[in-house]
Amino acid sequence: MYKYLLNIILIASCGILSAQTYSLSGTIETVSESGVGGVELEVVDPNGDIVGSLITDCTGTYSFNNLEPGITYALRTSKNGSVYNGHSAYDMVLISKYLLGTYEFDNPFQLAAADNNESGHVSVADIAWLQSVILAIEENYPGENWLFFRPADSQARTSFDFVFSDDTTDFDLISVKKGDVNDSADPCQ
Ligand SMILES: [Ca+2]
Repeated sequence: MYKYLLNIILIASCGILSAQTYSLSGTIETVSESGVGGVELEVVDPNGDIVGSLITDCTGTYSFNNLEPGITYALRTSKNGSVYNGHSAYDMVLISKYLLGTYEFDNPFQLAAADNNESGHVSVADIAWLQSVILAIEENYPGENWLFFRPADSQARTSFDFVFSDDTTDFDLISVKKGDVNDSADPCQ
């Protein structure tokens, strides 16, 4: 009888263990720590299936549940807002001063925002593209016009891999608008 009960308990325990799932949450903020709204997020499993999706509100917070441990998921990010958001001649001045060596960006994220054409470095071509967008000669930049980073990683990405061993509550991202090197864009737009 004891053995029978033990088997039932073991089977029930295995059922509970296999049903254990985790959650992922975090905040997407600008460098000045304002929440970024309108970010389309997708969680993708190793088969390429989308297991969760949402669009952030202006708090920039997000949360996904029912994720399994030991699996490498990808968090995909996307935001293509108004190209004019945060653009001014002052951005062109700052990029020009950077190229002349009289100005340093405060962080690698603003430096990445200066690389409008995503060539991997900042040049006069980026100023030309910014001017073309401001003058409505060009409609937009190559790719989407908001960039995303992990705080310790200066490389902009559109997909962030993660593996669960426990609930992850601080998978935060930093986002900047392309061309907006002085962080004046409204992150809610
Ligand atoms: Ca700006």
